[in-house]
Amino acid sequence: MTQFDTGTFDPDLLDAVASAQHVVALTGAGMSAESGVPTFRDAQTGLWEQYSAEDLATEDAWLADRNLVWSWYQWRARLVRACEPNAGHRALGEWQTRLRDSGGRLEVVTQNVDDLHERGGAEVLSHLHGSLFEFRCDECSEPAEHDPGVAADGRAGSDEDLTETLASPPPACASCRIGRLRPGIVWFGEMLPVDAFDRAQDALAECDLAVVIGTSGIVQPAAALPYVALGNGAPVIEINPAETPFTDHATWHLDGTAATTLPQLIS
Ligand code: BV8
Ligand code: ZN
Repeated sequence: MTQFDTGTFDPDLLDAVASAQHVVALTGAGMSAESGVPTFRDAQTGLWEQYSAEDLATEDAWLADRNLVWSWYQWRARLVRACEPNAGHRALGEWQTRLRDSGGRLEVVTQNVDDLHERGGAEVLSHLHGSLFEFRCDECSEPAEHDPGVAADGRAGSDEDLTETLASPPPACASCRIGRLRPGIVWFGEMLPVDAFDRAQDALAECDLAVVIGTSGIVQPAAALPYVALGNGAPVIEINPAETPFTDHATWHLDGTAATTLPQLIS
């Protein structure tokens, strides 16, 4: 593993980027940090200070207090709606288009539940942990449409916005009329969507370059995916201002952020 400060890249790394025809970008919460979306490592703020994300993102929390968990996800969805894709999202979108136009491909596999990759111009192969904008019944699993709305005071993510969302319980299921809508999110202790995970594993087993961006590499089974690329002989670039359990295994660790490093990498 070779460490480089942002902006000075190993010529071998630049060769790998220039010659790669099948790239997989595996992203985590750090990808959206510069868009203003808090990462899981960030301490919860405001009224959420008393909760840990990992405690709320569980079926137990849902069964214990549907309104609280529903409100947290509505609050997060509204916050994401008020954020914009950053230069890192747009660079991945550009790289994907460039490769597609030259007969290659770049596949995005994300742990993130926001829609900033799509809004930044990239198609996503797998949302491993679901989406803030998908919903299903917690009884009959019927998928359902729901609009998280916007903060009345226009300040998505504010405590006022949170108080508002706490006042709106999860809607009843129009199909079975027994269940309530839950977020289409993979909670801790829940299985990942099999097809999404299989697509991700296949992509990493076949790629000729993997770029792991903004993930602490703690949550399984997603954290095992970069090793699949190494196992297939592909070089792996890690972009993260901090070291992770994967750093020592990465071919290159770029000590930088998504929005600064990705545009430099593909320029
Ligand atoms: C399951 C949706 C079993 C929720 C999420 C071994 C194998 C299998 C499971 C386990 C296992 N060991 C333990 C488990 C259980 C658990 C787990 O992994 N726990 C951890 C805590 C040890 N795994 C599960 O429960 C999974 N389910 O395995 O089920 C099963 C099997 C059969 C049958 C039934 C059940 C489900 C895991 C999915 C949970 N859901 N998300 C929601 O969003 O509300 S996970 C959630 O946390 C995120 O999606 C993400 O994946 C993870 C947070 O990690 P990161 O994305 O990395 O974000 P983080 O904040 O941690 O780090 C940010 C990084 O960015 C940092 O490194 C930082 O330095 C960097 N950064 C910051 N700024 C920037 C930046 N980088 C670049 N640029 C910047 N500007
Ligand atoms: Zn139902």
